[in-house]
Amino acid sequence: MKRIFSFGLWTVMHRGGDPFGQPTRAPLDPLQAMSGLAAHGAQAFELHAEDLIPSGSPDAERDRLIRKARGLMEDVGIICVACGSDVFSDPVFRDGGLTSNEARVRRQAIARYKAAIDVGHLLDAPLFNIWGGRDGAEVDASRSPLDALKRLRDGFNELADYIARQGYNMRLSIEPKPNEPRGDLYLSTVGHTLGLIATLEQPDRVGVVLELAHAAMAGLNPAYEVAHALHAGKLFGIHLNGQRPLRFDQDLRFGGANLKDGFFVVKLLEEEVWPGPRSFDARPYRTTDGQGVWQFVEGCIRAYQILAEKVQQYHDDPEVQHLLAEIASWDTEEPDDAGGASAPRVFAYERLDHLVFEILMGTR
Ligand code: XLS
Ligand code: MG
Repeated sequence: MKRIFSFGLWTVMHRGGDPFGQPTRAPLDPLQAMSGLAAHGAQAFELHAEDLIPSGSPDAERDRLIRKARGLMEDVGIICVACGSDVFSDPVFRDGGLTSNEARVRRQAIARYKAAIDVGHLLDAPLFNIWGGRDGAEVDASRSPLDALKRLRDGFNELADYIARQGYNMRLSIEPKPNEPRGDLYLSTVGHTLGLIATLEQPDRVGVVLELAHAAMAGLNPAYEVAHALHAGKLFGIHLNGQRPLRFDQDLRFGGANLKDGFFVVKLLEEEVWPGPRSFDARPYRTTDGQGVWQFVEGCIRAYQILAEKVQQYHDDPEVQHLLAEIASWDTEEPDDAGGASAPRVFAYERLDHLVFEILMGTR
């Protein structure tokens, strides 16, 4: 299987600003982002429609920008694998997009998403991914979380219905996150999101995008989150990055933190031959300059390739094979030995875990 590597356009367009500091890098326009990504090993990108088309642009301007983008995509050989919408930065959405207490604002959020779905369709994106960054609260007295869930359900129903009616060849996904920018977000984890999806009118059309950092922010094991999505047949996308657990959203380069978590996520994706794009949603460090952004891109891709090689090495290692075969042999109802007086089981997990460490360190 040929792996497709993808990046959010917003990752390389990010200028290094943070809540405490101004940008440190010159702006990069979306077309430069696409051609730079293609030149540095990516075959695909994701975007928010607004990364390419400023919100409120007239139709003629939208069409002109899409024509330009499509021409460039053709020239440099890059495809669009997912589109979304920025329903978080405009102050109008400060109390929420789909969950705002103002019905008028909820309509605006829906209209934004529909317009972005059209953009995704025009770029041949097979997925529309919703990360509702403002769909949460700091003041729990302001809204019942149950009302918020009903509004999310209604909103996702309307958007899935829109995609179906338009006849677009596109699936819908929801990207959970526990917090940030809101104090708490209503769709916090894969489990919460799968629960909501099951209540939708067309659940088959809707899945999840799991981001490693978001799982780590919730203190969860990202591989288990991926497993839940896979088990439900709902892993529509993945956002790979690095993150120290239980902190603010760090969006570190893939490989920049939590090596072992990264390894076990890659292991799962490779073992399951998951066909989706390996998409990176991280940010170059604030200290990175314009050139360094492309080292960041190559670093993310290389980290995935190295971890995939490590997964292969793990499976090829005779001692690992022996230990795994032994574990598999326990999966029987038969008594342990003829006499029935079973010797205490010896679990060689210490050794197995150390072998993973040695493989990852390159000492084996
Ligand atoms: C933010 C999200 C965001 C989505 C795209 O934390 O990861 O970048 O992936 O809207
Ligand atoms: Mg993401």
